[in-house]
Amino acid sequence: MRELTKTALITGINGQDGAYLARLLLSKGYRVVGGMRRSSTPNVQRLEELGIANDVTFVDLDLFELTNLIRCVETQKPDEIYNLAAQSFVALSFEQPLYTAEIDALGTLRFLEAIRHINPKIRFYQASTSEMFGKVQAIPQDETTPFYPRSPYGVAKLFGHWSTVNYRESYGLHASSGILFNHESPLRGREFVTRKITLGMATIRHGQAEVLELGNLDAKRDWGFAGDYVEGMWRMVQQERPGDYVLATGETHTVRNFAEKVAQWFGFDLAWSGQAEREIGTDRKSGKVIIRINPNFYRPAEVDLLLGSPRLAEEKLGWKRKVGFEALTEMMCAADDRRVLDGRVQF
Ligand code: GDR
Repeated sequence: MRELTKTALITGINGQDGAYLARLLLSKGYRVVGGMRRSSTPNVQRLEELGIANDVTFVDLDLFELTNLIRCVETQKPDEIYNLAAQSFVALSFEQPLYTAEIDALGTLRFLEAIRHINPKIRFYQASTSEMFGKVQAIPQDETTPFYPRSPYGVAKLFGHWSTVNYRESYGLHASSGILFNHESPLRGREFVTRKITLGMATIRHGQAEVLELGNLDAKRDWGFAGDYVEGMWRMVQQERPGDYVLATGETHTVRNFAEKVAQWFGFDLAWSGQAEREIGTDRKSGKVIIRINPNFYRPAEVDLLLGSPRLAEEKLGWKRKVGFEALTEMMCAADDRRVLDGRVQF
């Protein structure tokens, strides 16, 4: 009998995007295979939170190890591979540039080689990023904007992006690259600034912390909802022809603005004072300092402004983000408020 169910292999299944994408593909009837690095305590909490941890087939997968990728592709026989695994924290890439390049740059190339040799019909999605635009050469940024990465992470991801384009052009692989601007959710890791702020404000509100330390408040980001963005990934892979697409909201906000919205949601009346490293955010109601700058969170080179144009994705993929900035902020605040109240902050 002919196998009708498609199999998707998702690397980085335990991350934010892996969890949302797995839910989407399961709802479409896929068999979902989730790649995870081996660890003594497997982290499936995001999948548990979405109620799908038992519906995914897990495999040990390490992008460092080509033979491991080959065995995984040979045994699981995926129709589609979504390469979401990465060292994805920009700040850490300045401390671990070689590891970041191994996984984010060479890891992508290893997958492309595995596909080319085992089954060139497998469709491939590469998680590329607006960090490749870095010191932006145009506003807004779209698929034609020249790249200028500003971190080892951005440089490594650019290698992964061009490798994807190159294997498509050289070997005819159905390989697409999604240039995704920042996308957040209640499942975001707490090292990223949005979640750090929502969780930080929740812990202060409920008396479990005094103050939240941040870095550059004036960076601007185009923040969307991760649940919307995984839909765009899937649509790219379903196109007859592979390609590269920006997914973004077309709006930009400062970190400061995000912090203000969150503070307001938690009932603080935030007032800024002081300059640069001495800047503080005080709650007018209690007179307490709740935000302070810690220069350790500054980056050696910063990406000051990101603003994406999703026009091509809207026209060709029929993709449109549904959740806007306000709704995203509220969703994240409500989730962390509940988690802190329940004493269940698992990730
Ligand atoms: P980013 O996300 O680097 O844009 O990459 P992050 O949330 O880490 O930083 C956004 C901006 O906030 C500023 N910032 C701080 N950042 C962190 N993490 N912690 C702080 O305390 C802090 N204070 C200020 C940063 O300087 C920066 O300007 C994310 C990642 O998910 C990447 O993997 C992905 O490719 C891109 O988004 C699109």
